[in-house]
Amino acid sequence: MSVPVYAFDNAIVRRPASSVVNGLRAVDQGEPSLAGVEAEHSAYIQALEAAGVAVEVLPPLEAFPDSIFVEDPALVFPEGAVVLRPGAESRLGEAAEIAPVLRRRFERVLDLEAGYADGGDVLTTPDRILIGLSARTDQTGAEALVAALGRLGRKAEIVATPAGVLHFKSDCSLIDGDTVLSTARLAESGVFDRLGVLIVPEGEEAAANALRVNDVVLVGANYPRTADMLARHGYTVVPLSVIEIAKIDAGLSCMSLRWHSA
Ligand code: CIR
Repeated sequence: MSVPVYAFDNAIVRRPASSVVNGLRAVDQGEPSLAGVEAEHSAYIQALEAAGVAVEVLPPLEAFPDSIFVEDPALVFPEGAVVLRPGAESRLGEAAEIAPVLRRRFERVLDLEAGYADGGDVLTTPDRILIGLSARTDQTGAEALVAALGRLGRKAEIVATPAGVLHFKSDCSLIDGDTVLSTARLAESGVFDRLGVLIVPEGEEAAANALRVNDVVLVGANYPRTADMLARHGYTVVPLSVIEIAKIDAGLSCMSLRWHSA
């Protein structure tokens, strides 16, 4: 019997290195605090565990400031993993760091064969996987990824990411089997034509990067109107502080690789 795409019993995370404060930043939103990032990361691990997930915690990688964002160099599914080629030069080497971990955890591990693709641009929905073209995921990488996913028996489609948005999933997340939480600018592109859509309130666009894990939705604690909206729609919301990681252009989905093992 198949499980929902948001059912997870395993996850991999990586502790932030002290270099995390030098992570890539498109917009200056203030200096991130190392202690703050560490605290937010620890609370994130605890929230995953409280939601019923067994979390493998990898050691920090000082040479890769953004390596805390393990979702970008790989994709994982119950049937196997794909080692990606992150599109930022400083992050490309993260793929070789995560590959042996995935080979230990998965029987099938495929490699992206060409181009560039970040896991942050990949949204898994029940009937297909959406791959957003972005500054990090190019057409060649997206096509290579469609091919790799096909080898895992997964159907994928290449779509656009709104201009100025770092990753496709910076602007959306799947919050149940047929509903996406999205920004207005992404939803207006019509990309979610087969899904229901909840739009985050104006001014809380970053809240669209929420994370459904089993029975709960992890939501940035600094986005109270989004949390209220989700609660009104019957979701069980777990607020988590993402103030410091937001300064490194990150949100909730990118700090873990999650899958259902059986
Ligand atoms: C970067 O620019 O790559 C990191 N500072 C943030 C990556 C966040 N990842 C994600 O949204 N998938």
